[in-house]
Amino acid sequence: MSNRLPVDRVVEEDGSTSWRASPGGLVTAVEPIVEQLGCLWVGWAGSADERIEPFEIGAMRLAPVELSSEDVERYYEGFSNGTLWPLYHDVIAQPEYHREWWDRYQQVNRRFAERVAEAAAEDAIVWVHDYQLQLVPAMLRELRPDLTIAFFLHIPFPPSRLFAQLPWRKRIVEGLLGADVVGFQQVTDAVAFRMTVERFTRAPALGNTVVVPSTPDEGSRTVLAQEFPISIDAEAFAEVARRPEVRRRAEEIREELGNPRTLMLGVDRLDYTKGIRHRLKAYKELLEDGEIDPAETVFVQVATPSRERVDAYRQLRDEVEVTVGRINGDHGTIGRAPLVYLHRGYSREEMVALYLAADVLLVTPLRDGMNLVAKEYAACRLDERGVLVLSEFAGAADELRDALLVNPHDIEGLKAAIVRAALMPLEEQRRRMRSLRRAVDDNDVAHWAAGYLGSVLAAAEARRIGPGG
Ligand code: GDG
Repeated sequence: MSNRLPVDRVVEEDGSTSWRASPGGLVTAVEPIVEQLGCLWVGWAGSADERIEPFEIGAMRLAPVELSSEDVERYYEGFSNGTLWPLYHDVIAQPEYHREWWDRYQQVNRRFAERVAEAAAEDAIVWVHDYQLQLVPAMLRELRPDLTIAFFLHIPFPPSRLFAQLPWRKRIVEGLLGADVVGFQQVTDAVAFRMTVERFTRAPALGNTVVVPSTPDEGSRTVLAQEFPISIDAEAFAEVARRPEVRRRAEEIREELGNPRTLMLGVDRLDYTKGIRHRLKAYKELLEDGEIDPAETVFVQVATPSRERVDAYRQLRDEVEVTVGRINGDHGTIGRAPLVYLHRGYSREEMVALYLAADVLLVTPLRDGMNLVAKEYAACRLDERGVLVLSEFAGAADELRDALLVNPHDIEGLKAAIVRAALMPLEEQRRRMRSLRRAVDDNDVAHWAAGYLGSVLAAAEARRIGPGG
């Protein structure tokens, strides 16, 4: 289960409806696994006040949970994206704490838990995804003690001193401890969680395991709280990258942009955690300083629309669009813009063509659980060309050591990395890209699933045998 189902409903011109993959990291990573396992996926279908009957796509059965417009406002835009998202991303934006948002978060989490409790077979494994549903594990355990419950957090877990701001911190921790396995992106997230557990509950952590003391209903039990860095289906991306029509499209993109010597690319949901403003500032200064020649360079920024009704996102969009206008106004000529800004979503094939067309990919989040875009770029570059500039604050930086690692707050450092990437000799590109591709191929999503789901199955087995068995 996840807040959103992996698909968006599209209403065609003739009034008929169809489903299209929804953008975002959770879907990219998890869908190939779920498709293979043939699970039931419980989540919101994306439109408020609408009751949609369960349906099937391939081997997946999808069970929509209904949300009212007030639920969307308070549980989703409010508590999930106005409180938890900024708090868990190092308070880059100011989190807001409102009791009515929290009340609704509890109510909606209960609705999700009840839905799954009704649908799950005896002794089933339930896999709960992400920050919108952190209370579900404990609620579900109470309703259905037979289930094995796994939770995965796709975003960072904050340091305990920041998490401490949350008025309902203890309740969230207890919610998560309802799971048998709690998975995180990075070691630092798992460590922060275990320290937080020790600080706000009576449960001690021993290595990766938290021991939850016995209650009147249940003996003591253990929760595995560990890092399982997520990844992509690298071969699926490579397969698209090999297609002749996608390669042709990559060439066509370069032609359409006037065959620049250097094509730089950014691909992000339009989110303030992704460091788009810092990236644009660096690019703007490089043009102003004359270190980048607008006659030879184009920067394409794909900014996929996201959370458009949340204030901080509206404000970000306005700021980004003013900066884009300023850069092109100051440095463009008739027929040539140094910055191409695209505020819309694209097909997987078009994304891969963009990756193939780009000499440099700029991934500069201020904080990011993992960042799959960085991994996708490496998986697609079978030609071993191209340079990845990667923020050290993305989880992916732990694995992609041969990227040009940057601190996006350090604008001078970021500028130097961009220039270095644009001028990097082919031999160095090859050496670095080979290493990045190996890192992604060796740790693809199948590897992640084997590790994570392996631990979940072990937990299920241990529950079956019972303590002392
Ligand atoms: C969260 C965490 C973590 C984007 N626009 C389009 C499109 N995308 C795809 C990308 C990529 C995914 O969406 C974005 O994934 P990221 O990992 O970069 O970022 P989040 O959405 O913030 O994901 C993140 C992730 O969960 C997984 O755990 O890595 O840290 O924040 O796959 O390619 N795909 C298509 N059209 C678009 O316009 N087809």
